[in-house]
Amino acid sequence: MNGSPRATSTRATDARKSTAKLSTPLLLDALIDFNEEAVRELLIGEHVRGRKLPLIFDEVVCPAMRRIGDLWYAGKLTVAHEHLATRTMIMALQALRAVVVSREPTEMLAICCAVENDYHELPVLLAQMLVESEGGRVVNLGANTPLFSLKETMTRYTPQLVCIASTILLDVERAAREYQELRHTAARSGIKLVLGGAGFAPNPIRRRFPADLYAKKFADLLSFITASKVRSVGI
Ligand code: B12
Repeated sequence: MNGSPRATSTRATDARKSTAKLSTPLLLDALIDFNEEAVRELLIGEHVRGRKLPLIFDEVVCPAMRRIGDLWYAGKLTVAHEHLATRTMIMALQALRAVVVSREPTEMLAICCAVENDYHELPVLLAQMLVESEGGRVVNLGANTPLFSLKETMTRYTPQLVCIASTILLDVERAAREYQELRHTAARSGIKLVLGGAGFAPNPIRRRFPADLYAKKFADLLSFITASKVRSVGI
């Protein structure tokens, strides 16, 4: 942890002053304090009380992370603080992942990643956890994955589903070129392509990156898995 405990606690108090409107203030407080145990308990608590995984992601995890981003943007959290809060969330999510019992195992295989030059890894982990909770297996290539490299991995594993996250889309020209080739591979093998994140949100970008689903939230991904044939039951 960076800085003295006193400095950390002052920063946390400052940041907390502007958290009054957040629906999950306890979670935000725990993240700002890097209190992994408390974050873990809050997330697992939601799960144990029966809240569906995509709702935990869309209504608890993501709003808290957006608030962390806003506080950083407003200069109320340092970059280091934001990094530590994100690490805390990732560790707690891994603990949640360990207790989530997946439904009946299926033949569904998915590849999940974020686009090249995008270092936001949380959406990839969330997509992975969702697919796993639906009985699928996941090859998680992580953040910053070149699309040509994803295409090679698709050829190697022939999954039913590929989830690509983009919080930030930097080299659009190159990404669009590589995506076009990747899409041919997907079409040839019947692989469904799901895109999600702010990077893919603008309509002109969507026209350049045709997909089977543009997920606005993780609940959309669950609906897609449920409605489409990517999940065939029983191994
Ligand atoms: C953590 C974080 C980081 C960390 C990531 C660490 C890590 N290990 O992952 C680090 C420090 C690396 C980082 C870096 C940067 N970041 Co940053 N970061 C964030 C933060 C706080 C949280 C991101 C996150 O994980 N959110 C959780 C996701 C899942 O939620 P969501 O994005 O709202 O997604 C929703 C939907 O889009 C959908 N969804 C999203 N992806 C996907 C994928 C699939 C498959 C599906 C189904 C759905 C889905 O689900 C969610 C709804 O429930 C955000 C704040 C925010 N507003 O999100 C800023 C934020 C994204 N970052 C931002 C910026 C500016 C940067 C930097 C450029 C800062 C800098 N100057 O260096 C760099 C860019 C680095 C890079 N090239 O990637 C800005 C982006 C603004 C913009 N659009 O341009 C934000 C919004 C902060 C802000 N308020 O300004 N960041």
